[in-house]
Amino acid sequence: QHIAMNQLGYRPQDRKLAVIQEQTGVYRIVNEQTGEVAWEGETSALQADQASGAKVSQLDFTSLKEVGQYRIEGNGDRSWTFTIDGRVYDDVQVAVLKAFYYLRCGVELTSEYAGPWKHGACHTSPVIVYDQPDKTIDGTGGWHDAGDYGKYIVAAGKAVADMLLAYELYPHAFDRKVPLPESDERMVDVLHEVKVELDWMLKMQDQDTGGVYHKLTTLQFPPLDTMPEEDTAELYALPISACATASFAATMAMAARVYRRLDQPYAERCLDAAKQAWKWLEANPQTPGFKNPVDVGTGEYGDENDWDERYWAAAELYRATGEAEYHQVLLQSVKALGFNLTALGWSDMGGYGTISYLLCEHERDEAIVGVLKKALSQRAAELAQVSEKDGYGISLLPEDYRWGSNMDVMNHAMLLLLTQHIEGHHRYEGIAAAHVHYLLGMNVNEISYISGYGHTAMAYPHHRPSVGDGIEAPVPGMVSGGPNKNLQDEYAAKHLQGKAPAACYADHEDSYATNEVTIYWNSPALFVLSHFVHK
Ligand code: G3I
Ligand code: 9MR
Ligand code: ZN
Repeated sequence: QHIAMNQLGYRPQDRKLAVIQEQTGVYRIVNEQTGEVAWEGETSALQADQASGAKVSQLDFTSLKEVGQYRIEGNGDRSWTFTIDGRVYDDVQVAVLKAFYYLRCGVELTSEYAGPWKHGACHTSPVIVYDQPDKTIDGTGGWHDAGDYGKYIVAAGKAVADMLLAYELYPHAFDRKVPLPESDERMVDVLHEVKVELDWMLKMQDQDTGGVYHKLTTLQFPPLDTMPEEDTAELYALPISACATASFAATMAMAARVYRRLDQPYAERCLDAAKQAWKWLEANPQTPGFKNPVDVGTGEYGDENDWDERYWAAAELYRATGEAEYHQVLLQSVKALGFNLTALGWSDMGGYGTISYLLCEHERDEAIVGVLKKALSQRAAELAQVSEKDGYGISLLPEDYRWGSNMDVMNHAMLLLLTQHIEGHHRYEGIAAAHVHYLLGMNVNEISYISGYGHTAMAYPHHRPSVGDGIEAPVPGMVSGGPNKNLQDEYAAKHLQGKAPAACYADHEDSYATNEVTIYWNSPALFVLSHFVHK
């Protein structure tokens, strides 16, 4: 097939696109049950698409709204079978949440909840504090970051923020149980799952200073087929960093607000931890970014600029407490403007501070509100403009296809959805939908980037349990990093030379720079899919 489409299908009310390579003309959409032609229409003109290197046309069949099973036919070609139904994304949304359960560390995953992807408890040994080797801490729990078994605070901060925002904006999307071992009637599953990570994060705070260890890992990555419980090398807590401490403060303050109505004592604990972290930040106004010591080879998550994390922390602490001290720092940092106000990546967290202030219930500085609203609406307009020109309808420029580009795809959709929420309209609905279509198959590789979901779903992630467990199918519900034009692993360098940016992708377990998975690539996808589930 050369009809790239959302392989799960479309909701009746959404914008519906398919992208066709090298062809234009009339296409028919046939109802699979009746054999009747349910829709007929023409593609757009052929367009040379820079990002994918392909000549493409778009088929826009938004007007077909009747629930059913269909296929697209034309020019002697025929598409996969697809569904139009209000609930097409309900299962994948739950799966993308369930993926966090599969990434849990320190506990056994039993067959009752993990099915064939069960495994033993892992990483339970005492953790050596790297710069105080006589000291150990308990670092059990939380989620493995990715295809490796490290646990990193700045990565955790982004993942938790996305998940809590998803819950706050779309509470109805979490009515269905995953289920999880903790499932109950008191709290929805997403909050149970996030608590797993928060509990671990709390253990990463130094009780004496309030500073937060940057990460918890072995010194080097284990071989790719190592199961979690076989990864028994010594564990280390790497030195406290400002980015980790600020990201922690923000996350804990956010958690305090969200859990307050459901679990008051827990919310208080989170708020205390946030305030302790804030004290450390105040005592350490200027600190260098984290760097791996020479004997450490695991993920660095280096970030020289901690302004954005501090801004986010101030915003969340102000929103949680209404206290003037945090408000002052927030206002000063917007005025100083040493960072991006709308970014949502693990290293640029300014967007979360902006959203927090724009949704803040306490007294606000109207001039600063204006500045932030303008920044957000300009960025959204920019993304919309790029999407309208892109052959596949998304907001990535050719240079944006870098490590973890699927995070940017979902971050952009998230930003568009948050912007329309804050501005009170639905103008970006169709563009956000196109981003979902891209993730689920409407891309030049004609692959669904979510394991287990779609006719040609990503199946060979750089993910140690999926490689080592002897089960053919990968752990389901995981979002692949996606195309990366910088060819930053040996497999990519060998097999993807000369390809266009969006085509620099390999569904191969060795390609960690295009096909790994992480918590913070799943989390923005969870946010976006939560917008598109059945209401
Ligand atoms: O954005 C720049 C671009 O402007 C520049 O032209 C290009 C040139 O190389 O680099 C781009 O930056 C890239 C950056 O990701 C984008 O976010 C860097 O090259 C690239 O090395 C960097 O990759 C990071 C990778 O770790 C290597 O450090 C990924 O963001 C990050 O998600 C990834 O995280 C890893 C952890 O370290 C370990 N656990 C798994 C996890 C996922 O792969
Ligand atoms: O498996 C590692 C993955 O989780 C990281 O994202 C990636 C980049 O830091 O590194 C992977 O480990 C590879 C290492 O960097 C180089 N040798 C091969 C390793 C994969 O088995
Ligand atoms: Zn583990």
